Amino acid sequence: MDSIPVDQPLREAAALLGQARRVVVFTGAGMSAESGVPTFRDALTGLWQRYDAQALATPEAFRADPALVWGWYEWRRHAVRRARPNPGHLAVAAIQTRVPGTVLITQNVDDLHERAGSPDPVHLHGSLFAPRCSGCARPAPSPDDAAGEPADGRRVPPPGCARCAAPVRPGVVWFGEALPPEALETAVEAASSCDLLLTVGTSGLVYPAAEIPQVAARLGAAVIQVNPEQTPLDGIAEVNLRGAAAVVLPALVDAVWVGAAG
Ligand code: BJW
Ligand code: ZN
Repeated sequence: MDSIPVDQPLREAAALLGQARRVVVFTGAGMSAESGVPTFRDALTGLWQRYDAQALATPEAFRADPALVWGWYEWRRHAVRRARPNPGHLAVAAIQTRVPGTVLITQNVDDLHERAGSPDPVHLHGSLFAPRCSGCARPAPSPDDAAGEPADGRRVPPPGCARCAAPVRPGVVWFGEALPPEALETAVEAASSCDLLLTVGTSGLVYPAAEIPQVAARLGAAVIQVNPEQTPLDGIAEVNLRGAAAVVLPALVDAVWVGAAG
């Protein structure tokens, strides 16, 4: 009995995905939750429950205390390196194989989509693995992992840029900073021309990224949302699949391609 409310939306979503020719997958932190990477805003486990976003995820915070911010991101980079892609990441890669040309847009700064086999995700908010100079923007190598993992909250002075000696910063997009223009342009273009957008594990609160599913819906694409909780995107979603990405996405792929064949 319990599975009935899930089954019908899953069938509807499978029908939409099975017919779609131009697909966009748009992911947020919930995508990686079951890999053990914390989300930002979840009530008990989100990073912002334990850390002050203004003290860590802004350019002002980095200027005020580079070692605090660098140490926090090094701690997260190590945690992501230990994490493994979950069945949801693998299901996204499977969709990309089944529907060639599928564009994957992620707000995540981890590399779990790449490690699950997704070629070339569009990283709207940058990456934990692409540090650069805070002065001249020259790309810098990630620190040698042999140096060891900083403890949660430990200050680690950032390395200096090889060209201008300014502190190296994490290659992520902080509040108040512009998104990488090429990534944003690719994302808007893909959302504008898709016939189906699958949004997974995002609260839909952070702009301009949150506009991506809205653009797709406005231009007539069907939107499917995968999220255990309600979000501001519920209203534009033709189907809301309430559940964890690592469970729902493999079930969706099975319903379209395995179930259909069997
Ligand atoms: C599961 C699950 C499971 C759990 N399975 N699901 C318009 C209106 C209002 C404000 C603004 C606006 N436009 C711009 C702003 C300001 C600001 C903003 O949006 N603020 C809002 C918070 C109010 N935006 C910016 O500052 C952006 N820049 C900008 O606009 O620049 C303008 C400019 C132009 C030109 C020149 C200069 C400036 C930049 C935003 C950068 C965001 N950065 C972060 C940090 C990245 C680095 C880091 O990792 O530390 O990006 S913030 C954080 O939020 C991170 C995420 O990518 C982003 C989105 O979060 P996400 O992924 O949605 O995670 P959560 O935690 O919010 O949600 C998780 C969801 O998963 C939940 O719904 C759960 O239910 C679900 N879930 N388990 C499936 N197993
Ligand atoms: Zn430099």
